[in-house]
Amino acid sequence: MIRIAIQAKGRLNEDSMALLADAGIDVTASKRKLVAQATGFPLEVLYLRDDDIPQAVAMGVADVGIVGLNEVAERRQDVRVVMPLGFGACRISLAVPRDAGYGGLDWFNGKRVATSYPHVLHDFFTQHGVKAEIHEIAGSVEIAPAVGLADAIFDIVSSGGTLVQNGLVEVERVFHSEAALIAHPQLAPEKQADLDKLQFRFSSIVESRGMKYVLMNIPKQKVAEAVALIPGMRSPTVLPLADEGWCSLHVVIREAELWEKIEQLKALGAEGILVLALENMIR
Ligand code: PRT
Ligand code: ZN
Repeated sequence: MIRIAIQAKGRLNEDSMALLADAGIDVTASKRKLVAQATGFPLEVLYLRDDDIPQAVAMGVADVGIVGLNEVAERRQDVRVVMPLGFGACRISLAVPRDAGYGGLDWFNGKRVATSYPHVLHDFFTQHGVKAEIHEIAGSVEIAPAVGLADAIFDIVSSGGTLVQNGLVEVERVFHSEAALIAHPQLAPEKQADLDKLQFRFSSIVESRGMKYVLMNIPKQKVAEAVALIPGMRSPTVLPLADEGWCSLHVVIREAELWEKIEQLKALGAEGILVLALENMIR
């Protein structure tokens, strides 16, 4: 039995629960309860604020957790990052008022910067020899310059819309983050065995997301060229068709390059192309 800490509510809750569900782990209990029992895996879910997850895992209150790498970096807790999970992508960036006349990191010398990530910012400034004043504030960091609390901010950005709304421009992208599975540094062997199983399920889910299963008919003499277009898979499946000059080719293609690859395959003579959702990819 292992206990996983998950954000109780907020941006990571839904994707974290969806990942558990895709891994065949059903957590039905109400979110109002602090702890819920799962079925389909020896697992207990502990719902916490994301800020508290690194510490809960470091202390062993939870064995593992799902939290943003931004929180892991800021909280300075002794945890292992087991694997990135491919959702909750964002960055922590420095942003200044639009009319600040920013010309480079020197600009920050002697300035006041508001942030909820003082440790990450301190490290960045130290690394680059910048001497600025860091003001830690808990929330609504983006309004600090407008109300005269700070000259600039260091905050989470994803679309950048919040910065624009507040008359700010992103000038330095300092830390790239996404949600990750973290673990206590030393788990008992039976808990580690459960974590290994969990990691195996998560890995195949994360890997298969954004992939499509593509079937097509293609002239036999074009198979080698088609296969060369689609590296990555060790060996695509090639099945004979009743018509001797043709065969059926099955491949897995990354969604981002799906249309480009399909155009190239069509140019080789591929026909009857079927694109199917890929549920899972077990290596
Ligand atoms: O209550 P609790 O403490 O658990 O939640 P929280 O309010 O501290 O965190 P929450 O739910 O807002 O975010 C949880 C995690 O999601 C963060 O720690 C990041 O790892 C990740 N994440 C991804 C984000 C964003 N994207 C994001 N856009 N966290 C915050 N934001 C904020 C950003 O600061 C900005 O103010 O959303 C606003 C909109 O961003 P733009 O750039 O899209 O306008
Ligand atoms: Zn939080």
